[in-house]
Amino acid sequence: MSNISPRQRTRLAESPSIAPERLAALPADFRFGLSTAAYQIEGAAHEGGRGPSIWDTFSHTPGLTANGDNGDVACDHYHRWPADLDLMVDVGVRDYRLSVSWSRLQQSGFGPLNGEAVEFYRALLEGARERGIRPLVTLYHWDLPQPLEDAGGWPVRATAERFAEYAARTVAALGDLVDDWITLNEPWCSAFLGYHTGAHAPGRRNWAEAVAAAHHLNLAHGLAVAAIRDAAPEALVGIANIVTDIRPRTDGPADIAAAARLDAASNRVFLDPVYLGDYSAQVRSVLGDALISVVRAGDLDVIGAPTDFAGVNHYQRVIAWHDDEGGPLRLGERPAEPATTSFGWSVIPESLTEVLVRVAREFTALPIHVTENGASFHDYLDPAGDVVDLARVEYLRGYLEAVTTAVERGVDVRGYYAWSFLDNFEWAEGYGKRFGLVFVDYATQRRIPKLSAHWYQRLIAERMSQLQPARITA
Ligand code: IFM
Repeated sequence: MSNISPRQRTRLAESPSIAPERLAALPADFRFGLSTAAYQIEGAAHEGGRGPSIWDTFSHTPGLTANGDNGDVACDHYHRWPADLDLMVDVGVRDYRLSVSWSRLQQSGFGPLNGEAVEFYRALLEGARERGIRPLVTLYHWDLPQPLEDAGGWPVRATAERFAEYAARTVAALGDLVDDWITLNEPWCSAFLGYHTGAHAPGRRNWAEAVAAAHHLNLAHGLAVAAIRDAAPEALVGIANIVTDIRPRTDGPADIAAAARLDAASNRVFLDPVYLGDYSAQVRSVLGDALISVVRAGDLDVIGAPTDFAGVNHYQRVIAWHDDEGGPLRLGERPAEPATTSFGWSVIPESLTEVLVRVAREFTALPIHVTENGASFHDYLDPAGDVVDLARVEYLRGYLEAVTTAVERGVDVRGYYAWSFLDNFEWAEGYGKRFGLVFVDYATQRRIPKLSAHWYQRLIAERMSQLQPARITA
């Protein structure tokens, strides 16, 4: 970036990049991207015909988010997107994973799309393409229209059908500008944080409802794949699942079984039906009647319809142990050490390698994109006006090296989208948790590229120069 300060330049020179031979192991078409989601950055909650989503309701309910924060303004990206895209180009990024807001496109969750929202997203996507940025668009990143929650939400089968209609209409309206679609982001969070722990919108606490939600989210994905294929036969389609590296606390059989139960209820319940065409015996036994009672004949064929790539979001290694008092899964869990992000999440790059190797070996031979990976740290604007996020630079280096290790071990990884482009509304944690490579001063909406943005820019430039054919000299 043109505006790097001399001090940042020195810190950058001291921050190692990825060794050229490791970088060279990545496929030629590997994408170095950045990721965001609509509710976390757009703001303009009451503009452009947008309707309320479950996150508006949740974040406006006292006591449910840190400091009572909400996404009403967020990064004001709705108004600032041209400058934000210019900044992305400045960072050297040409691959951008974003989401479109269901409650902006369809206020009540059904019927014709809101014309103003279509206009907004068409301008944004055209703006991206004009700048040479390839968009990867997620249809659902948690902003369920509130009227659909009022009608029962994800525990109700009809919500999956509404989602497929929304997907069909949206892809028909925007499909000429998008080559790659993601149906759902992290359905585990929507189902289990939304309907079991209540930490996320809509904040319900009912195990059976969470399990029903999980199945209906899987079904929504499958129905949407078919809808996208109809509306845009050339498009590539996938789903972004969070895949957690789960380890037992001890080698004892009780802890090993507890880790397997957690794996079933967080990873396998979503990976099994999409990639293997059925819920495994382990998932069926852990989720029991709550699952079996909502699965209808034909659902698994719908959910298992072929996709074109696998999205893997990865954040954590988690330690699990047996605990009879530990809720429906009878277990306890905690982040593995070292748990050094400001969330207290683990920083263990090898976990990403393990997860990628596992997905490739146990679930699918499809190309994989790491559709999210990143960390929140206590970033601040220092007196010199810089954000020196050395911990994030180390994090990115470690996790990107972990991707190259997976590639060296034979996994077909085609992209890495760092979470996140900008600091943003981190759901129940509000604005206190900063994941961006670009710092946002929320009082002024000024964007300040952190050291990590400069580091990522240099890495991408190094990669580009590797790809240039050697100059022939006379
Ligand atoms: O901010 C979230 C994102 O919306 C979904 N994946 C995890 C991120 C960090 O918590």
